[in-house]
Amino acid sequence: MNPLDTSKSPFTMTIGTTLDRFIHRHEQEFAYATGELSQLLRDIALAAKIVNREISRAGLLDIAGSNGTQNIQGEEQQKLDVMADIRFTRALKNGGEVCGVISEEQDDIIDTGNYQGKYVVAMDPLDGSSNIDVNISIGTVFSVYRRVSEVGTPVTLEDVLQPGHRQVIAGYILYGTSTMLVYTSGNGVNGFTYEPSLGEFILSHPRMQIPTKGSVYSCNEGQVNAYSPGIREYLNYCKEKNYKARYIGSMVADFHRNLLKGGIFMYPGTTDVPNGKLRLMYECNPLSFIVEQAGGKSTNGLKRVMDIQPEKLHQKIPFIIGSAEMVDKVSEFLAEETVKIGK
Ligand code: AHM
Ligand code: MG
Repeated sequence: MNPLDTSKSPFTMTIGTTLDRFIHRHEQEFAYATGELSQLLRDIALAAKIVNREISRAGLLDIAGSNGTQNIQGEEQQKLDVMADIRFTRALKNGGEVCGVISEEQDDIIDTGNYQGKYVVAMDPLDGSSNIDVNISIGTVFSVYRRVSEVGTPVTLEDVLQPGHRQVIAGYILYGTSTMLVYTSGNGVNGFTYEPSLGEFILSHPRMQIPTKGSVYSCNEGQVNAYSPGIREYLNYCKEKNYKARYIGSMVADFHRNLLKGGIFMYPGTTDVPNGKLRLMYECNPLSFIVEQAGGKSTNGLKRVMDIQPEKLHQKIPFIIGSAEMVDKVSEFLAEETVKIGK
């Protein structure tokens, strides 16, 4: 078979296909099969290129470090957090397909004024931003939903507070040794590596699958004494099995490694903070859509993440995600804990 012949099926598309061409070929797979969703994805890719350019200059220009402000969660905003928030929001506003955006960096829903837009986006413009100053991988996470309110009207809270199983597209951009965009529209997961000299994302990881088993666990073990007994027992189990501990403190980077190699990422609740740190709408749901499409699983310890009905924009949940057998295993420990404690 001619490896350059991609005419038979979209799935035969070869490594080296540009994101633009890939999106065009796969348009029919998008829920509702509209060109609007393709355009939205292109808008995100454009903003990603701009953010990538800015990030790669951190250290040279005065763009690293604190912005001197806090987000609604009381977290210190970095200059690049704010820059990324502006870039993605502007791209989504200008694109015209999105009527509302929620962002980790904004208290309320951003009404884009595009009342004809059929979609809403939830995003963490720059995740792991405490790692900017030390030149460690960071990421962007995004999630797209179809609005539920009538087209032609302003965005509503119901448009954005949809459970994860209603996502139509989710993805992330990893600004790492190379920059990658990984996304799913519900037909598998594909990864694109950025080629800076061409200014293009190029298909490098077609049909990504997470190994069913893994031997890497990622969590902030400094908090182990505050984790619940089930999590602590699971961590002991990992050690008995000689699993490797790998935790960089950038969720996208930790998740991406586990997606490729197999493993589990956990940000459980603690005694003081039972819902943990990570946000359902723009951190947990998008990665959950991706992991399930890649054959893995995610849970809050009690139920599938994408079945949780969100109640507020910046809602936090305990988050466990990764290789299916590993997530099942920790869930067993958590179920035993529930029985013992009689919850
Ligand atoms: P952020 O969105 O403010 O960057 O916080 C999310 C990040 C995740 O990327 C990472 O997994 C986690 O915070 C690390 O937190 P901790 O330092 O508590 O381990
Ligand atoms: Mg974040």
